Amino acid sequence: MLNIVIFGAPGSGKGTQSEKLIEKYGLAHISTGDVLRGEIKAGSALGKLAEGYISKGQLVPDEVIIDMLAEVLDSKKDSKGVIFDGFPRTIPQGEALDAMLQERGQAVSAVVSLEVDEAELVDRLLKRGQLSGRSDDNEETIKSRLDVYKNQTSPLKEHYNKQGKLHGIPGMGKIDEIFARITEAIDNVK
Ligand code: B4P
Repeated sequence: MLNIVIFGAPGSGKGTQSEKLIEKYGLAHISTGDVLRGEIKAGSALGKLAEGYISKGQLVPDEVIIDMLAEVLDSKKDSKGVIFDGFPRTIPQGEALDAMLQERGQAVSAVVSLEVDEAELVDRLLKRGQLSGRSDDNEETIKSRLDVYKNQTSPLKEHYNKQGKLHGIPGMGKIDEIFARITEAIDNVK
């Protein structure tokens, strides 16, 4: 099983590169952001809870995300592996993922960390906000999401670095060039 975590700040290209990775490696895709947006659209209890956090640029509480993830993971058990996009986002989520995979006789194979300058992140997200109308792609919420990334999410790099699984990838430039860098790193661990 090839289990790839695609990691990076909001706007770093996680969703964009995940789509290309799915096509190349035939992996299942789990995007916690997409699952949450689906719940919001469906008007479920989980969606209503998540909306309050997402619109402020905050993380949805760990216990909610971890329960949700366990359910989604079991629905992908017949796949060749999974791309985890936007999960984990905190140390407790990282520890929960390690444990969930271990229970299933698996592990994270590699963590791809997309490195992008902050000015470029803000620019990309503002542009996307104009096109998609996503409620969290506005100036104030973007600032809060970047702070959350620095304080709560980026410590996960050290968590995976200690496990020898972290691959830092320059995430600026053309989408295809970035994709080539990612596949080179993944092909070395396969
Ligand atoms: P996500 O859906 O994960 O959103 P994101 O961090 O903004 O990244 P995304 O993958 O969508 O964007 P990408 O960088 O590909 O999360 C949304 C919210 O949900 C979170 O803030 C949080 O509240 C909640 N949430 C999700 N998961 C959670 C978890 N595990 N725990 C708690 N809460 C959670 O792309 C951005 C833009 O850049 C796109 O428009 C794209 O076209 C463009 N782009 C990409 N690559 C480019 C390039 N090379 N050059 C120029 N533009 C590029």
